[in-house]
Amino acid sequence: MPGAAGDAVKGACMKTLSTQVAIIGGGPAGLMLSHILDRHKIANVVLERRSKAYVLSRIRAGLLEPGSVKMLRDYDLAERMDAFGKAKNGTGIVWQNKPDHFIDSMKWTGQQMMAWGQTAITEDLYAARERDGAQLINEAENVVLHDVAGDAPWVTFKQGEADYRLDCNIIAGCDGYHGPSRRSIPDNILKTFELVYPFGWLGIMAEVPPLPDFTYAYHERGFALAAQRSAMLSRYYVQCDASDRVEDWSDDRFWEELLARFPSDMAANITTGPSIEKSIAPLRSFVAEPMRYGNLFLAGDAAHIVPPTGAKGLNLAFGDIHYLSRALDWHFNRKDDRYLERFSEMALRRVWSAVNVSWRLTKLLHIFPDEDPFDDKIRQNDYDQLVTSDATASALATAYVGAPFED
Ligand code: FAS
Ligand code: PHB
Repeated sequence: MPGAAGDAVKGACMKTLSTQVAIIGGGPAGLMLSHILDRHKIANVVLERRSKAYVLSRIRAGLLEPGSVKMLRDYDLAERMDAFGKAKNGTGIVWQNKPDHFIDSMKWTGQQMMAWGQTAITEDLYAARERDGAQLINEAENVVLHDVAGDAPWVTFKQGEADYRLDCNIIAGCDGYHGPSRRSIPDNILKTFELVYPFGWLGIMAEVPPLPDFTYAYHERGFALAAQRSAMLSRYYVQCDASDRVEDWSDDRFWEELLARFPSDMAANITTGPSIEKSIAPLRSFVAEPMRYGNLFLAGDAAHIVPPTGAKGLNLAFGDIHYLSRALDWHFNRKDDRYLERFSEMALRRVWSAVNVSWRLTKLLHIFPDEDPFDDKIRQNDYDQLVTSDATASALATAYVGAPFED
């Protein structure tokens, strides 16, 4: 059919570009990879479907693991984080009619989490890439990956009226859950593992002072979370039905539900106010294996999705980029493929650890509709063990800060 991306490949007015690494997706994973490859003098081009303004308008993660904090500091992306971010010794859990718990990462691991939003990180990544003259192509449409299993893969895309072909050695699929990269791996090679939860998270942002600590709440009415972005910017969530729409939730209904799910003494300290952003995120656990096929490497949400209960999504994306950027540095600059060959295996070990703790915290803290009463008794006992056993508390805190990177 004339004009289809595939036909454009044969089109007469195709403009051809070339680079070493084609990065599909300009979210945190793609931008971080581009930034680090630049440091290693590895040529790369980022193809992002959306405009820069659209990418920066997304409200997502807010809590960084120590490993992500170190990456940002190591690559000179931490100036604003270190000035305005808030180091946190852990995250609280309040449970209806039971003692409170604190996931004390400082006590059990000697490490802190960092309250610093994904939006701010993406802003800093864009600023660094633009400062360094990156080849970052926004509004790249109809991205199609070609010959990913061959030695000379390539990508076609449109920008405006122009058709492009990008020749490369390696393709990094950083295009999120809905992007084309994962779908470029043949069905007989790709294995996927998925669990869809029967509820979502309704999140709001409000310009009001937050509670001191990030706090998860378990309540018979449903899960809630108190989070923050700055001294005057709060992020709150409530569990909602999977079928709910944002328009079903007025600000008044949201605040009434949130305050009902926290203990009254905490609720009395929650400052409410008009929402400046409100959205519903569906919850799923999803992993695609392998994360490599030929010269295509998947990273971030393109390869895995976790329910945000463990604050792992963004941190996992950075973990993948830690492994992939090292592998590409050794490949291009040392002519040594030991890390390239082990990328998928190493990344997936860390992915499954994060999927595991995110699933456990989601099971622990949410109300599951139509659940067998036996399962709820197990949940109540799981929490009782958490608040009475140092070994259980230490194990959760260790998983919460994220698995260490393998050498
Ligand atoms: P991203 O999805 O961020 O970026 C992928 C990029 O690829 C996007 O910019 C997209 O436009 C682009 N793309 C897609 N298709 C393309 C195509 N065909 N061509 C070119 N580009 C294409 N994580 C947490 O830790 N805590 C949270 O509270 C949290 N909340 C979330 C709420 C929502 C609604 C969502 C969707 C995710 C949330 N996450 C959270 C997870 C989120 O932070 C991701 O883990 C993180 O953005 C992963 O980064 P990337 O892998 O870069 O994927
Ligand atoms: C957030 O700050 O948005 C946040 C923090 C912790 C989570 C999920 C989201 O587990």
